Amino acid sequence: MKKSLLQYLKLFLLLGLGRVTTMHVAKQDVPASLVTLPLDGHFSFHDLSTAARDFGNLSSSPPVAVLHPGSVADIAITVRHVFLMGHHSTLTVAARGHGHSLYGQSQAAGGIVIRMESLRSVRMQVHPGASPYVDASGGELWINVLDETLKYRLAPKSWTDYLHLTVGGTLSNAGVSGQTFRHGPQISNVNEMEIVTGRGDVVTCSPEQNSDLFHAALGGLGQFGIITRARIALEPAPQMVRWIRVLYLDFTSFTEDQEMLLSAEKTFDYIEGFVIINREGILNNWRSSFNPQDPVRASQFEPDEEVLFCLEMTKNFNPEEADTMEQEVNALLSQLRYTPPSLFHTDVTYMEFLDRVHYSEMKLRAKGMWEVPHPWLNLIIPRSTIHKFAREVFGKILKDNNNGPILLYPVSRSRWDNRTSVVIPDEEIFYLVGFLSSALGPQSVEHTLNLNMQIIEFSNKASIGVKQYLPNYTTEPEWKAHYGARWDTFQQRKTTYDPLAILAPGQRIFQKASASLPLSS
Ligand code: ZME
Repeated sequence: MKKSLLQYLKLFLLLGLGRVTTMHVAKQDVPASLVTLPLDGHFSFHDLSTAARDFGNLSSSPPVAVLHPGSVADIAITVRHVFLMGHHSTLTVAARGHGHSLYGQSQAAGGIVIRMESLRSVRMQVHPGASPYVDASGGELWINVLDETLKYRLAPKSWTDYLHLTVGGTLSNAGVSGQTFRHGPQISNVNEMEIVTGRGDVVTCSPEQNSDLFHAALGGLGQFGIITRARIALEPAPQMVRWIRVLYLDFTSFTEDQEMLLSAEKTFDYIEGFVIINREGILNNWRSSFNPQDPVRASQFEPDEEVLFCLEMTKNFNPEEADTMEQEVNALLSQLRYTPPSLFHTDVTYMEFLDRVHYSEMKLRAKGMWEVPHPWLNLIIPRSTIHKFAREVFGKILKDNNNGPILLYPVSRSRWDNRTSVVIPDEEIFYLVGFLSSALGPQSVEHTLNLNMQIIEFSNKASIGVKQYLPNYTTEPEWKAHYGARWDTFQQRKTTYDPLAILAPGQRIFQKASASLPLSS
């Protein structure tokens, strides 16, 4: 499609020029009006550079102010203030968690960025019992949630691969990992939230109370409110996990086994998978240094194939149940069709497993390879077209892993809630496919964006029925196409909860109207 080509060209031009786009705002007046607000925390009008950056490292738009909230009321007062200025102000507000957005989604050009990690007034509180849960601040990191809940031998049920992300940030998207096939994404494991809407109202919501806002905000890309607190469902935490990897030479047996495990009665606790393209290049490049669990090396397995598929799974256990665990694991493994010499496993603590990407982070940081551009592409692909997709993308478009993992694993639609804002394909099983490239060389950003564009264009032409996860679009027709039949609901919810389009401008879905500009009718 022409649209996506244009989108990437625009991004490329923006990067090539090395320019920063800033909205035209009467800058002098903004701090004056903000400093009068009675806050527990404070505004900063300097040190704006962090708020202008994100993990993607591809977009940079400085705000005019950063709010370091001392309370939920600070956030409400600030949003209400902007709301009451109405169309006389172009100010927008973006909640920033740990800044792991990719294309400027948590930035606010010329607006206010709220540093959500400052929101320490919402104390984390674990509630053990028959249906245990934890109340956590929207600005809390998942790693801290895990630390706290483990004190009670409890833990959240559904995770992301990387835990140094905030609760509010992942709930605004979906939050997916190898537990999603069983428990659904993180947004399927929330009992209640407190949200500051685009009108500056503080609203408690749940499936029973203010349920429309509750569902709107889950996967809502920050468009309807700022999540200041979330009540997250917990389960008993295992002490240990057996972490297993096996390799396949053929995509069909790989995905058939993944899907068999998905629906098996007594199955694994975590199922993911990844694609390894051109392993010579990989062994000499990122994987040798980056992953201590390199499945190819660990197995001393030397296939000729250019493309390999690694199935990764875990089984939770406590030390006294090791024998039972081993029997269950062996029963499951005996049903799989991987290449036998490729089996590799290790036993680690639950914390070591869940925080695994952080170990990679520390190694990459030491080499200056963490704070590099990340032109990531995450797609959701229906089961019915995944083979067609794989044949073209892994067989033709991509010649190697392009400096990062390519994740690929199926999940069940039945674990997702249709009422939330997240967009998924209309099929019972769909695949999460993540191209998580790091751009290392000078031409690497351009090269990767070009590959991403080829993947998207092929998918559109071949009617793969793909949806983007962490969607990155710049025009209204693209967003309309993304939401499809659900666009009207999405728009209606926007009118209800953020009528002036103050919130999360970096998603580029809605544009705040200004009185100084002629309003289009
Ligand atoms: C930049 C980088 C990503 C380093 C490690 N990763 C990851 N590795 C494995 N699974 C991941 C992941 N990031 C998200 N999921």
